[in-house]
Amino acid sequence: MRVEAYLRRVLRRDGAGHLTLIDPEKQPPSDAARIAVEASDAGTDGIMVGGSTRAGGKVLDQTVLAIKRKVDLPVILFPASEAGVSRYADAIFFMSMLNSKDPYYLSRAQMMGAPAVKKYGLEPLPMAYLVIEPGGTVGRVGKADLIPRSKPDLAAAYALAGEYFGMRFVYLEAGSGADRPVPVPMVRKVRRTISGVLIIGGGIRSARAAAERVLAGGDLIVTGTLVEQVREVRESLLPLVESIKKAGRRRRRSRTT
Ligand code: 1GP
Repeated sequence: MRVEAYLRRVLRRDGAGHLTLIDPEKQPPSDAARIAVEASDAGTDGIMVGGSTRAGGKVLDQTVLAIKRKVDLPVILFPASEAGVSRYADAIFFMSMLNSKDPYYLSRAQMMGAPAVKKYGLEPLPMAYLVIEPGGTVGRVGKADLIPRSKPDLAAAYALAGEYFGMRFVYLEAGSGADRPVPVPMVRKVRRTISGVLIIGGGIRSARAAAERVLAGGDLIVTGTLVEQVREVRESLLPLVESIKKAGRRRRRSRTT
């Protein structure tokens, strides 16, 4: 099954989902595979591989391969540049940082990476990538004109522009390790504005923070730092994934009644 169809099926079934982000630079491939196995045991719905630097090549390929050998979940690339393309993944978030001030992050990196995406037969998942305060490393590296936390309308307008460009995914990113995740009212406003798949990430570490963002309309919650910081990945992720699924079912019920 194609990855987008799979993700949409997860959303129809559970109302919401969880993706585990693994940065190939943070651990050897064998450890990345162990994290993916434990995340899979905890019920995560897919593995994203990428980081906010320009690394790629061998370590990226080996990380993707090691994960693919151990888990059945789709592996989706989350590239910071054209270097973040690996032939061994299933799909790629083909993303433009719509609030970057640098044309490289808007369309040049994509132009340089697109031929490889085609050559390797990767499934492109077109995504508007919006960096919200505090923004962290990705905000700095990507020269983001950060969306203030107090401006949900601005986030919604960017998200709508992305949807009008044909992007079926919108990612609200507070930055990896952010001290505050994307605000709940911003998630709600964007949800009311667009119909595509809404992904929320950056600074989400608790089951409660994840559930609040699902109830506000987030479809997929991404966590990365959490799995890097703990030894017991499965035990840490389990309550978070469960709370996402519970909130997803609750949201779906309230939509159908
Ligand atoms: C980063 O949104 C992701 O791109 C995940 O953030 O590392 O804070 O979970 P964390």
